[in-house]
Amino acid sequence: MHASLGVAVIALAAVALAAVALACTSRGDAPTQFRASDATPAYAPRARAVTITTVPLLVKEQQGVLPFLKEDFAKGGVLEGKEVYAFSPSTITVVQGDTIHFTFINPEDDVHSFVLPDLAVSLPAQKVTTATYVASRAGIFPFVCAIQAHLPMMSGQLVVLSAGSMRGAR
Ligand SMILES: [Cu+2]
Repeated sequence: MHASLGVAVIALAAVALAAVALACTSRGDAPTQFRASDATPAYAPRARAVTITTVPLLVKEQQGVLPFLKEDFAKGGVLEGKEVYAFSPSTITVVQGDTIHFTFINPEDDVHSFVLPDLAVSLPAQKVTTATYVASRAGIFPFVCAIQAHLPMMSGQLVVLSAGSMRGAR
C-alpha cells in the first residue's frame, strides 16, 4: 500500500470512530428508554366482575340421549364413579391487586364447589352464589370443584399477572 494512501485510510477510520463515539455519548446523555418507562403510569388495580357457570358435559342423566355413556359409567368403564362437569369459563385472567367479584351460577341439581388455594365457596344446586377475592399474589393458581366424583376434570386456573408486567397496559 502507498504510504500516503495508508495515512488517508487511518485518518478516515479515526473520523468514523469519532462519529461512533459521539453518537454513543449523545445516546448515553439521554437515556430515553428509561425516561419513557418512568413516565408510563403504574398499573392501577381494579375491580373485575367474573361470572362462572357450572355446566354438565358428560353426566349420568345423559345416558338416555347418548347410549354409549351406559358403558362408560358402568363398572370398569372410563367414567366409572365420575361425571364430567366444567366451569365456564375455566380460565380467569386478572392482575395482581385486582379485586374479583365472582358470581357463580349452578343451574344443576348437583352441588358443586369452587376451591382456590385460599378460597373455598360452596355452590348449592340451582342457586346463584357470590364471593369476593383479592388477587394479592401473581402466579397461576389452580381451582377445582372438591366433589370427588367431579375430579380431576372439574377444574380451571386463575392467572394473576404481575402488576409490573402491566405497566402502561390497560
Ligand atoms: Cu362439581
